Amino acid sequence: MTAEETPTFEAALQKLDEIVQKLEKGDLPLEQSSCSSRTRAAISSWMPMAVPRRRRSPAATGEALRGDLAAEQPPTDGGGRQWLEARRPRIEAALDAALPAESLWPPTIHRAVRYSLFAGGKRIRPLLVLAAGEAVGGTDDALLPLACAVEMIHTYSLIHDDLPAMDNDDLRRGKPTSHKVFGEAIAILAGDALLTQAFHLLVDVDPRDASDERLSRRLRAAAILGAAAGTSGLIGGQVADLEAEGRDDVGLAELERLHRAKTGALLGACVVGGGVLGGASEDDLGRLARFGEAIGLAFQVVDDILDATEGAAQLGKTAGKDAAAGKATYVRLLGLDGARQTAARLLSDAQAAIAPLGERGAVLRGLAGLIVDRHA
Ligand code: GRG
Repeated sequence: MTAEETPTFEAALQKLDEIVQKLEKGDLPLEQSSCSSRTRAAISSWMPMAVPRRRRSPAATGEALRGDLAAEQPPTDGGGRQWLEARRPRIEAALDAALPAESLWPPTIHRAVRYSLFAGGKRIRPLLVLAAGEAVGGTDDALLPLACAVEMIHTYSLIHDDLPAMDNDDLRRGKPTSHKVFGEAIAILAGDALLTQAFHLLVDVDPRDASDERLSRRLRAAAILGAAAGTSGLIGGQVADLEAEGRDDVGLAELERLHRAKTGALLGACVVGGGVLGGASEDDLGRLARFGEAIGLAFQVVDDILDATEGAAQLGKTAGKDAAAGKATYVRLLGLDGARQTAARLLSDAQAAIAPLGERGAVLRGLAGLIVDRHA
């Protein structure tokens, strides 16, 4: 294998863009719509969570596959891998610092909260906050409270979604769900605790240490997050999802509205909230908002594709649930090819929205590609 065969991170992304454009024009048969293994390796090296899951042989799974890819990783990747390697431990440390110690009274609730928050989530949302905020000149110190708050709200929504009264799931992030380990009452309270702690963290600023500008940015970010988590966002989307169950007349427009609220709103809040804390101009906030809307919906389209194509071991949660529950999904309404084309079109919309950011948007563009190309 020559050095030229291993693309840099930028080249890998360009390849991804080409595939997206061809898919949109209908110029590419679906079986050719995946990147070459070396392009995938280049992208994966940039973001460990997106390690490709293609099983080349029964033995080439899990750690073995990861080992293969590590050996294939390119020496340079345009800086993306370094960016991630620096940010991920900061996010983990900030989350740890933002929560009461496990031993604190009453320990059960703190154990439950930490069990779910540190169960191995990919941290897509905190990474989006940091990438968006940094793109407009923000520092991680200013961005980490929102990065942590969003991950707490996301985790609360998963704990509650898994409850018997909702999706009734036994597996999440590859581990038994909160209610299976701690019982329903504590799982409900763990979700409540995470939601509460998220807003406490965000507005917990000592006014003596903060400028009016910093205080007002925090408040604006808290309002954005509150709206995204509320009845026109996450909660509203979840209600619409519950009410759509068992109906066979759910069309594309209704599905899109539901998912823009249930999944897209929180992802959008990461990007716009990160922009606010980073001091973005109103023009840049508009660009980030359009990026967030497109990538938020793309995330769900890919989630539907993965639910239909990947197994539980891969996903860390029960697979094929949507089909089993007779739920409307992008795959059911558009077919697998149509859903993949939709994801590709949304990725291209997202990339176009932040094109005016130029180099400043490189990390965000990379994250968008990885969200659409993820396998879990
Ligand atoms: C119960 C208030 C309430 C809301 C539930 C988010 C949600 C609404 C339900 C989760 C069900 C689901 C599968 C939604 C699809 C999109 C999604 C949020 C997937 C999980 O996000 P990832 O892949 O998960 O980022 P990790 O574990 O990596 O953080």
